[in-house]
Amino acid sequence: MRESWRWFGPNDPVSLAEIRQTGATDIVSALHDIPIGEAWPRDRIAAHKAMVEEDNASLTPLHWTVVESIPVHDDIKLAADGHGKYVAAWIKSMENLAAEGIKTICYNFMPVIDWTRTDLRYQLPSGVYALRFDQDRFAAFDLFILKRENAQADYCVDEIARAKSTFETMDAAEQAELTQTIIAGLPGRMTDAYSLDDFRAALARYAHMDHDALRANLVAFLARVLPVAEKLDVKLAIHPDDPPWDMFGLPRVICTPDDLDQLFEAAPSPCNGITLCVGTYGSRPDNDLPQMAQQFRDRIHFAHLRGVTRDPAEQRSFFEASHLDSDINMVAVIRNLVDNERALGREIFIRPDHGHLMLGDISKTSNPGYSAIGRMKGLAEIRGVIRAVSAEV
Ligand code: DNO
Repeated sequence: MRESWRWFGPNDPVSLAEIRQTGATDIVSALHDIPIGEAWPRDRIAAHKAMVEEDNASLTPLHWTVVESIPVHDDIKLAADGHGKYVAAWIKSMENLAAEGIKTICYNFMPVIDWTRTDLRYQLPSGVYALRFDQDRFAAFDLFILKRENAQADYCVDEIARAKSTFETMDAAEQAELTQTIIAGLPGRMTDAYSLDDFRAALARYAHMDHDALRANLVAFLARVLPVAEKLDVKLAIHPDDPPWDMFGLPRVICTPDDLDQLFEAAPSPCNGITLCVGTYGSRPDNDLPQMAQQFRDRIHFAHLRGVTRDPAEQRSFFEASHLDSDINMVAVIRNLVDNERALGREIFIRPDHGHLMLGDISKTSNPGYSAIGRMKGLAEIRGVIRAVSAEV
């Protein structure tokens, strides 16, 4: 198991020197300032890598081994006219990364939006802050702030009533904050930030697209990318749609084991793999994470480890719980990942996905979900489980 840590680059409030102290050995990163759809130049990749490795001669080494993510332009997801140039640029980025020895690439295929939460500072009884997705707040945004056309059809009467009463408790500042959080707010997102009008326009482009059409566009994209990945020995790791269900009337096609079965049937290349984002898949009660870790054993190239706890009454609402204590049996997931490594004779990259905002970080600037201490706590707990289950056999 290779312990990795997401670093957003030189502007990340958590420095490489701090990451080194956590014991992580591998860096997960991206060139966030290159506009979506443009190829990443090799010299920029080399410079980013050099930053990561700068102190390796004298200090515990760090290596940039995983990319998260190369963004996929929406024109590719739409198969819009002229999208071939964006596919070519994506492949060029992959080639340039491989030339610098970086061969594990996470990406996602979520239309318009990337990962979505409604609360960035949800306080737990211990005093720490977690990220949360609240279905009523989400619906309040969709129905009464965005006022998406035909949105009412996606909710039942009871849900609309709950959303309405949630909306009525929010003042203008809270509405603005929720809007910001949903359409522009999260770190590492691989889509553009929008104004409300631009967001409506971006959604409208998908008005006639169903799941099969989006899936076909993903498969067409992979048909171009995978032959090159095979030549370069690059492992692709698609990230699930977070949360894993349709939103804003958009089709989402990487949510369940059935979605993955369809993906691998259409594109069986061994380079076609997944990011097992335990927290994302685990946001659905019908996804059995220990089972998925087994079922997709040879497809898992990267794993995000974090827990979620769903609300008992509304299973689509959840908060990001601690890494080990949540609705997900993390010990069983890790045990199966360790077994996979043994069976396949190769290591996989894992990272503590998000962490609580806690202790001295509460008063500091940090990227939501990506503060240092909470992630280090997560990594330390996960490391303990890895050591324990590895010693069992
Ligand atoms: C959130 C992350 C996402 C993810 C991208 C993957 O914490 O999991 O930003 O990196 O969606 O492509």
